Amino acid sequence: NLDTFTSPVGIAVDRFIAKRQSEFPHATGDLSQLLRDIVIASKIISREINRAGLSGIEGMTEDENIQGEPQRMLDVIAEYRFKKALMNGQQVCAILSEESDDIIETGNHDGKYVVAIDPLDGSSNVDVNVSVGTIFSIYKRVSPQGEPFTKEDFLQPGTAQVAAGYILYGSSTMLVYTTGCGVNGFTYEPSLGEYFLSHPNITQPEDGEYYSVNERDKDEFSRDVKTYLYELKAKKKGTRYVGSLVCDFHRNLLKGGVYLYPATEKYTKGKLRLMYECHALAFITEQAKGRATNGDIRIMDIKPTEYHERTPIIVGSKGLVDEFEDVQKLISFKK
Ligand code: AHM
Ligand code: MG
Repeated sequence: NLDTFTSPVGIAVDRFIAKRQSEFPHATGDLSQLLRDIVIASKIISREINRAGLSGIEGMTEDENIQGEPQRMLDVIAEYRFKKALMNGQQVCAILSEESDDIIETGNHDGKYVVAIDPLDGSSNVDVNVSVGTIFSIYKRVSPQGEPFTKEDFLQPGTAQVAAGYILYGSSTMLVYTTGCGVNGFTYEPSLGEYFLSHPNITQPEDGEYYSVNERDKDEFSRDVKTYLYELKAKKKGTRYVGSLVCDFHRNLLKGGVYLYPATEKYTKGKLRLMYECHALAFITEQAKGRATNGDIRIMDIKPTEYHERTPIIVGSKGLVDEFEDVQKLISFKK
């Protein structure tokens, strides 16, 4: 078997995207091109992250982002790379980024799509060599092509996403994305400069052995969340928390598990952002047979009212999210 001596690799991501497009006779190829642009930017960022400790870009800038959080040089570089890639392509009319207060206009009024992106999530982990990620959601604009974007192009519920994905800059760099027909994962082969299909048709296990939450805040969680965590511990579920969302999500997606970022005193609506973190991960988890809720409603059904809004989130294996709701019902019944 020659595969023993050469690297056995699956279909390259470009070919995979093209193949998927050919299955939709009316597809124009715009979404495929947009996905390719994201792929290219991610390769550059993967390279920058790999040598961050040598080039000194893991450090801080003197600026803060819209959330009042310090910005790292890599945050700024990652945003710049995606911005450039999406501006050079002609498919996107505007971009919402975690790192920019205002919408970034690409100048491509003919672009059919808008993109919401967290260019480098968990970037505080870079200087200790822990994995980080990029998260993106793609929406079709609702305003007419040929004109400038409108706020309504962005303020759409998660169910309106046409594609979403993440890149995990981990021990390997991986791209995981969905266009609403299941979830596929691709691993980057740096010597070939290409992503190859390594995780076809990802299905999230219905149960899992781990939960991911920052227990620093445990005394501030609601009674529902406290009781749920108590029950998970009683069932001998273990904790796994990197503090880098894409990593925690990815592990739970492949192995089964649940991730929680509930409301706390500091973050009364949860810490994570609806439009460029939660919607994307909710779309992916649902496509893989998992679930995502804010404790009241399905994350996918939330229609944002502002660009940078936050939401509590409980996301992961269906059985584990169901159990959270069982706890909620029990508590409201006892009241
Ligand atoms: P960021 O978007 O500023 O990088 O913050 C998001 C990160 C997530 O990656 C992670 O899950 C979470 O914040 C960790 O927060 P905490 O340190 O409060 O547990
Ligand atoms: Mg983030």
